[in-house]
Amino acid sequence: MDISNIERSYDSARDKYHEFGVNTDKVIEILGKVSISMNCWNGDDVRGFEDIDDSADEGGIKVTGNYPGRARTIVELQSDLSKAYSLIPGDHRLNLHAIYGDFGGDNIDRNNITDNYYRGWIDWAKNENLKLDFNATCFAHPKADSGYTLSSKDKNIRDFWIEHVKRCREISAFIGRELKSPCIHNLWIPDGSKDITIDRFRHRKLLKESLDEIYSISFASQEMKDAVESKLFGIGSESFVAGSHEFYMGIAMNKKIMVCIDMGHYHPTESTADKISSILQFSDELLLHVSRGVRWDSDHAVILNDDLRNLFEEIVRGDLLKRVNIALDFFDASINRIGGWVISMRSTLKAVMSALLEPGDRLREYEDTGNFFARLALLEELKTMPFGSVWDYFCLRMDVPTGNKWISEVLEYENEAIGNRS
Ligand code: RNT
Ligand code: ZN
Repeated sequence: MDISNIERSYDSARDKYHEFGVNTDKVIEILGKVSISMNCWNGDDVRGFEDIDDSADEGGIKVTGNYPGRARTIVELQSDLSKAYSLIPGDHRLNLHAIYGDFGGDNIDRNNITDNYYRGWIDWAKNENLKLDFNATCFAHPKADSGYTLSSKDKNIRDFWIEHVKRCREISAFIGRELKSPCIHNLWIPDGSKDITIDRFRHRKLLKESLDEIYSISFASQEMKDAVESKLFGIGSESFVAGSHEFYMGIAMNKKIMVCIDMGHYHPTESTADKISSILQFSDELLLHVSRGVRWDSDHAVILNDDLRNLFEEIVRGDLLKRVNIALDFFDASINRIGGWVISMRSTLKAVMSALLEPGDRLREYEDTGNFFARLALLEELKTMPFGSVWDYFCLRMDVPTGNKWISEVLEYENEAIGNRS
């Protein structure tokens, strides 16, 4: 579609939305400022650049697929990331895990990392006009092989991981200062057990004590912000997970930090969307891990499905966009990884846009006056509105490929740049 066609379609879409009292120009302006933290770990199947034994247990998460082209070095990962960002409208963030440091082939254990190993990423981010977020990596390491880290009954193990997380928080603050944007440090640990666990109270007590020590140090919120991520179960931790939702809700309230809601971490019929308006009664902000579980926490690339739409409808309906930090979390090694990133980022932005295009005032008026028929009817009418025309115009304005043009760009890059990776 050429530019004049996109503009013409947009003009007619603008009129249609206007009839419902929605200002599409305003929607585009708001959407252009939405920043999403993209998960670096989809680029290399959560391997990172440490020089350690690869045989360590993955810690309850599982990358599936063997599609060729995974990034093997920092340079390859950065090149793949740049390509992905060039196809995504807006200014975004990159979410790093501690294992992605530039260790130069040295064997630096996790209790010894410092900001030095991340300066290369900071320089690169400055060049690319990106902000960074950070995560402690408490899995895929010999000291996590028992299945327990911060809640281990072994004090040596706990102390090792406490030191790692403390350093990760310091590094986050350093990143935040350097890039002049608060770096979100998210903590997820794999702790749990495959089978019936008797000492659940003790493990959680130990976890609480470890976190008391970790969060006794505070940082300015302009430098870094903390989040804690719960989970229902993992592979190999089906019967017990120490860091449950209730546990971390308590921690978040207690330490005045954020909870992280990962869309794959709840019962399959539980709505993550419905959690937003509860949690934000008690917390200033929260972190999202936008993901797509298929039958389990499978971390498929994100698509514009009802779950995603409902999530952002809840956020926009409550006027909560500014209080929600959006990050992606998936790792799919069965498809082109750059394509996976771009599908997921574009779909997440589409979900935000679709929510912003809702005539909130009119729907609320129907609800307030008990006109539930009209509320339902209007919600149904919205489903066939010319949403795609607004999206194309947004992409055009943001100077990224419109429609499906980006698909061939990914395929070309695959042929030229990553075809010879083994
Ligand atoms: C695991 C959590 C966690 C990880 C990333 C790699 O179940 O979702 O967020 O996926 O930190
Ligand atoms: Zn997650």
